[in-house]
Amino acid sequence: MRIIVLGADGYLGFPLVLRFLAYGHEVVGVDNLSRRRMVREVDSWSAVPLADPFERITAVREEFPEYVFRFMDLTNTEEVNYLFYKHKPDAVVHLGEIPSAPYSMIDSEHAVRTYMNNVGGTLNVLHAMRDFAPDCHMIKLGTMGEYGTPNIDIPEGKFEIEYRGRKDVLPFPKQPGSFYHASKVADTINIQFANRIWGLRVTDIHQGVVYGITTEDMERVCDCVGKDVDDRLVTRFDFDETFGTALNRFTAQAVIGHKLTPYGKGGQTRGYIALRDSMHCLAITLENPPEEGEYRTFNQLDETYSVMELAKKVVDVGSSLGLDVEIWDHVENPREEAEEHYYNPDHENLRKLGFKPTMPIENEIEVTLERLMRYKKRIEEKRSSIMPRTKWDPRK
Ligand code: USQ
Repeated sequence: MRIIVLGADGYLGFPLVLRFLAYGHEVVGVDNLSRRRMVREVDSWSAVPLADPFERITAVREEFPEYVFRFMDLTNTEEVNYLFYKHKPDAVVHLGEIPSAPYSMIDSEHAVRTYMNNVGGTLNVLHAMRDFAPDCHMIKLGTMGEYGTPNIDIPEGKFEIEYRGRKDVLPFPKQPGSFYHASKVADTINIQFANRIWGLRVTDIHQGVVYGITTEDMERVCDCVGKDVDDRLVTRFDFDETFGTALNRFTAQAVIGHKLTPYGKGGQTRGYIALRDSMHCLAITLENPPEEGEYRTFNQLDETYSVMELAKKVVDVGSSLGLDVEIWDHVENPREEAEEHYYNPDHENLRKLGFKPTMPIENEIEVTLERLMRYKKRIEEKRSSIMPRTKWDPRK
């Protein structure tokens, strides 16, 4: 298959490119490298040192000479049109968005930047698909955070509702928890509309919080070149308050003896998925496309956990590795969110297509801690980026 991966320099995008190339697909990677700039902007860096973009592409091409990379901003309509005109992809995996809730809550400028990039970029991709690749399967990365934390079960996309004696099947209500999550809701609405009027074929992935440092593909490709780890072929690992996700932050904190930071009461419960399982799910989705003109939603997660449960797991696994890990008594929650709530999302669609989580979360935490120990000095150097500074309501 000919596949375009948007966001090919990112945490998920880079290993996904390796996965698709290893499976013999033709891959065009696209990125504007904005993640690297934004993490610098918040005065942090990836715990795992990243090769510069050119070096990284060269390393991929040593294994897969046919790999094509295009430096491109998805908000540039002409360039996106050209991309689809030139490559006429069978599938596009759209990971090319600003992924951070705190970044979108810094101020008006960052909220607007997140919206323009995410919503604008996706609109360009939808129009280019319509005009140059109408049969292309779009796999769009949305988020479980679009649904919020309602006091009822969460279906995969749609649910049946009865209201004043009449019934319908409607999109489940969205209650995003940040302007970032709201930009994903706007994407979903735009994609559903484009599907209705132009019949585009779409899988809207509502993914939970991703954690982990490696994937089978990274490990395999590194072995291929005869090294334990080829530093040019690893993905990034963020731990700062803005771009680090909860469990990744906890593991990085554990490695440098920083107390773990569940916010508030710690009962915030979300769906979590390992990076390696996210790769499996995206590959399964690619191999099982929707029907012509179909729009479908997959909730992509392994399990649900509260942040306090995760912190306790890191304490346990950390101590089995000889680390002395403690949990902060109380970190004031910078976000406006429920700290104790019901949470029960469906996640059967991918399982029906054969997805099984690879390993228990404790094993993935162990792998992550072991690898992160190599980068202890780098985490230590950016220790000041760990504690939360971005408040959802700065007036408080
Ligand atoms: N949290 C803590 N302590 C921390 C960091 C986070 O308690 O040190 C809490 C947050 O308050 C929140 C939960 O952990 O309740 C998850 O926060 P997160 O930063 O790990 O994840 P979130 O902001 O929701 O965003 C991340 C990714 C985003 C993706 C989303 C999936 O950055 O790209 O869309 O996870 S989901 O959460 O399902 O919406």
